[in-house]
Amino acid sequence: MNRTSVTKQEFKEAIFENIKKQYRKTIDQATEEQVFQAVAYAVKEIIIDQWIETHKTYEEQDAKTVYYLSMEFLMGRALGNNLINLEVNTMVKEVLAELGFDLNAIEDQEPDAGTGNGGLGRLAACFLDSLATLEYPAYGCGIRYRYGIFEQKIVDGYQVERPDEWLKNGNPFEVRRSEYGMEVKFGGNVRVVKDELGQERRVHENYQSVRAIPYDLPIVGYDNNTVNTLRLWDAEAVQSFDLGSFDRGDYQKAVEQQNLAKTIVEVLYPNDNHYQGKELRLKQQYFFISATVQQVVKKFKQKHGDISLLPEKVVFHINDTHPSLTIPELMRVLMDDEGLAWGEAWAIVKKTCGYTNHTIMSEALEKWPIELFSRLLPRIYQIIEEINRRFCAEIVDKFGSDNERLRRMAILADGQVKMAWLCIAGSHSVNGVARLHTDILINEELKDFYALYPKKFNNKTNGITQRRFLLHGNPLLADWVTRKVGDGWITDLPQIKGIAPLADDPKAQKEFMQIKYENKVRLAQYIKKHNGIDVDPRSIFDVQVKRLHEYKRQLMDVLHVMHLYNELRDNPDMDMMPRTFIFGAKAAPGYRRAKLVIKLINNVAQVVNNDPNINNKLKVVFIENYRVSNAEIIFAAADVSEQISTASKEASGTGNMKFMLNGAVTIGTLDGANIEIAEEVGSENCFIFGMTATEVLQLQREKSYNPWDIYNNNQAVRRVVTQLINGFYAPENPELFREIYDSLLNGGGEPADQYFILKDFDAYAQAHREVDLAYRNQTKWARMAMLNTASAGKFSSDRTIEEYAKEIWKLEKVHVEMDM
Ligand code: 26Q
Repeated sequence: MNRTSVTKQEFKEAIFENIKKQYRKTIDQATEEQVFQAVAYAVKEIIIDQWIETHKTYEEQDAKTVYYLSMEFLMGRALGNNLINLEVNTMVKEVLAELGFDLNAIEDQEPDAGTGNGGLGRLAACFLDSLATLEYPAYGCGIRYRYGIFEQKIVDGYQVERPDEWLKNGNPFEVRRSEYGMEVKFGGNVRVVKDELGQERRVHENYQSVRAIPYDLPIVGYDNNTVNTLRLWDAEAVQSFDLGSFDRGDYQKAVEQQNLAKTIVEVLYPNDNHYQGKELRLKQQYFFISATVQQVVKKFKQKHGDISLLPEKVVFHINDTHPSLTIPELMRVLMDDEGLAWGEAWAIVKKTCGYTNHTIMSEALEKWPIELFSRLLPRIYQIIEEINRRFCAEIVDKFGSDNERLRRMAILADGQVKMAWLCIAGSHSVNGVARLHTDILINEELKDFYALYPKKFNNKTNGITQRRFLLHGNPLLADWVTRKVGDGWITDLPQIKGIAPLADDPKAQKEFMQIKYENKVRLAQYIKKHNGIDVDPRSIFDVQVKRLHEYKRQLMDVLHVMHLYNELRDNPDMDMMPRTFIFGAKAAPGYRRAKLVIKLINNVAQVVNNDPNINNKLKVVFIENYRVSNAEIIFAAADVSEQISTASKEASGTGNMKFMLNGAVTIGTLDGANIEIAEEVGSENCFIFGMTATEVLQLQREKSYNPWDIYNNNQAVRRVVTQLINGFYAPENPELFREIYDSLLNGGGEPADQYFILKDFDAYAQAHREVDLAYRNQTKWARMAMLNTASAGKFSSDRTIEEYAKEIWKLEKVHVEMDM
């Protein structure tokens, strides 16, 4: 079967066949989960021919290919997205309806592929969708974690983590490719031997190894026959555990290798924007990088004799520093396996690698202790020593012997390996993810490196795929847009600007607001089902969904809710539009203060939602287990998008773009991509407040900020901060939120209120009053909301990927023709 030939009848029969073969059942006996599996396998059959054809075409045209290397791909569900990109959504929906099933309910059977934490992982997933849609030859390369990001339960207001068993029922879309297995070696020692000709050769001995086995997932382009590949590596023991090895005295080693294979791919580290120097994490990194690099070089050599041509056909993209071992691993393969000299190898590596920085938060910078690193990866460490030696020589060459500068820039310093510095030295391109972020890298964080390599630095503002976050997540709005301006926006988002003239048309305004209302009803039903809370879809849905981190300031959001509640208790008749504050956030399991903020939000919800005296003007909802699949429902239903990070801290943000596209109005700081969002939509169509990045950086340098000054002079602030420790929200334990109180006023180890929550509080409350006023005028609001959707064109990941492809990767498009 392929897209153009598959009929309803054939698809129906494929479903019956799959249910029969897999479950020995007929359709009327099958569960929804079994129907999901059967449908997914039927869809995979449609995909497979295009998948084969795509790779045949790439092979024939010998096209340059990007390998997007990432520890995280936060894919969410595949079925709905594949149906849409194959343009068989309507057909399958009808087939299922005829069989008595609702496509949405069947899609709900699929677990999210939660193999990522947050923004960085989701960006990688959006990029794969855009690469396939734009017909660029690309692989995503990562790890097939047994367990993805934990499942979050809220128990008594606290976050409780449960394992994410996403592979429990198998993954119908994946294909195991054992023929492409690769061996990856850890530990041991490196010995230099001389061969007959007196040539030096390196022998790696006494190592442990695992076998890397790729599992391929199809990445379907929109309506274009292209199917790219997400290659996720699984680990297996090299030799199976047999008793023979016991006799040879290798028993211990056999057991160890078995364990190593099992543990290496066991679980995704659940930290977002926070580095933890765990040995297993480094093993995971080297595991998938070594397997990928070896495999790519092997494939290249089978086709081309001359390895020096590698940069013409291959580009490796390093998604943050997590895959930075690509640089020394490629050096190792080129020198030790291929026999190149240092200079030739280094030239190839630099041409082949590009690096994206995703954060300036110092606690997220990867630095590995040399002791651990050199023990686990002895040969890679030797290579980094030589990279560092030459890099330092280059610095001295350019700037003279300035010891202070050398200490700041050396890849090996203070007993650590600095992975970001390694990436800058070994790549031809270094980019940030929004204009402000790149400016801060150039002028502050990486200014020494910018002085050394000004031409390497560039900006690539992030984007999102409109196919998942509008076409799939918000079908009502997607259909409406298509009725108004045609469906060109699906692959050319700037065309959505065509709805802008309708922002002043009363009929169109009504239609737009009616769609928003229906999406709010859908979310209200989800909340009723999952939280048991009734929310009024006529209230303003004010939403903050993202990972929980102090710099993202969910605390400021909830303190403001506490403030509104105080005002309402003082005056229940206060003139205020009813508001529903919706939160969703996972906290890293070891991030105690973040988890306490979740508890605070839930306790505030408990008190506010059960107060009959505030005339239903305020509701607070914490959505459990926020993830890609429920995000799609949430964005579609939002009126207000909370993007309130401390200016300079959020590299870009991408949730901000998803809200905008769905017609939510931003309340936000001038941080990350918010700046560009405000620029596109106009400052009159969003609510910008608070300190600027320049002000924040200045105040941080001055060290003069004292939050007590605000506490003493601002009654509203004093009142909510005091409620953290007077038992108002924790009568059974008034000390419960003391840590949060202390972080705001006393710091301790770190600066008090280091994210300037109290400093920005008044401006934030004022911005919220403006939101309230704007919403009262439904005509005005409809106009703002519509202009947000209309102005989202720039924020498609299609635009971002075109920029990467042209300016960094130098890729050509390859069109795939299906012969029928
Ligand atoms: C590092 C070492 C050990 C364990 C974990 C980590 C780790 C894991 C994930 C460090 C950082 C991350 C994730 C970072 C991230 O998601 N950054 C976000 O990237 C988005 C896409 O560019 C931006 O929009 C966000 O602003 C940025 O916070």
